[in-house]
Amino acid sequence: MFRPVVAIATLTLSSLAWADQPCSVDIHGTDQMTYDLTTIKVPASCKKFTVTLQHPGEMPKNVMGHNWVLTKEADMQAVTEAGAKAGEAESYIEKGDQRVLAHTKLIGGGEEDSVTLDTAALKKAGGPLVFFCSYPFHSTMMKGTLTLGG
Ligand SMILES: [Cu+2]
Repeated sequence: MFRPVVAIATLTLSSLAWADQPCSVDIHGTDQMTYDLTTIKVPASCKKFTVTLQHPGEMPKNVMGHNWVLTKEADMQAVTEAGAKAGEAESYIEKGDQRVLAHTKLIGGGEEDSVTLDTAALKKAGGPLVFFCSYPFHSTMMKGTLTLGG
């Protein structure tokens, strides 16, 4: 017997946010060592802003791991160098590194992780702000800018 397929619309936070500006963003880190975003704009209305990093690839994190790290632009180089020394077990972030304003853990293909930013604290930190992957050498390709109140 023929049974019509009932399509259930799945509303996600991002699709609901057409009218209002969303206080969240999804960013993808791929097997090709890229992010799919080079700029993230945090709307002025957001007190908190959640970044979800997804890895749609298949490669494991010891080969093509990615994280999402936020620092002032001036700190990026030093943070990546310290992170490389810290190693994979620390998600390539030096323990207690005060220059790191926010970060996800290191993930491999099929995984995701989120971090929520406090926009008032970020305003105090000053800028310009950059995000990048701190896996060794990835930040040459995997980086972008984050702006507040746009
Ligand atoms: Cu990476």
